[in-house]
Amino acid sequence: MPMSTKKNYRIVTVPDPVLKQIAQPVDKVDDAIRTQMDGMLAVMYDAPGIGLAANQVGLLNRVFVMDLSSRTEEEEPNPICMVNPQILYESEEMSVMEEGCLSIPKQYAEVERPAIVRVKYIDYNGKDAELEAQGLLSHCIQHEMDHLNGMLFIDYLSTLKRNIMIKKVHKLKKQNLL
Ligand code: GNR
Ligand code: NI
Repeated sequence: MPMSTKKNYRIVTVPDPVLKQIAQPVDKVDDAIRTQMDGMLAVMYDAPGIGLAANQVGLLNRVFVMDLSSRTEEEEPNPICMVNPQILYESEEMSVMEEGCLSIPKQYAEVERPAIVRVKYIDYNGKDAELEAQGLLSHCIQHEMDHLNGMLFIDYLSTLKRNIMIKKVHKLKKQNLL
């Protein structure tokens, strides 16, 4: 599926204001959007991460990519691209999982989210699609949809914990450890 593997994008980190902005709906999945998704997948695989939202590469359209496959010789890649995602259903049951974010490098915290979500979206080929997810995939979808709404996982933490993590990222940047 991804034609090019060139990395045309760089991942932005906190406290870049683009991470707090709301991404706008995509009109039509055309070749330009597919090229964007290919580029985002390349950056995500290189990072490496299991998801990447448009805001994280400085773009403000409602696009994200994911791949939860193991990236071993045996397992095929399984890229999932979502455009204009919408939650159709979320369970009352909640799930707690440790999350990280490529825009908040090397910082991790437990985040509580609905355990199961059903999401409607437009896929890489421009077709309407739906997916029900649990576990890590559910957390990842919700984490990426948060990005499109200018929300980060650290926004679920106390101000103190959030500020400590932002400071740690700042320190890593100063020491050129990113
Ligand atoms: O690589 C990532 N891992 C991850 C782990 C738990 C929940 C969500 C994620 S997404 C993250 C990559 C990222 O920053 N996506 O926006
Ligand atoms: Ni993230």
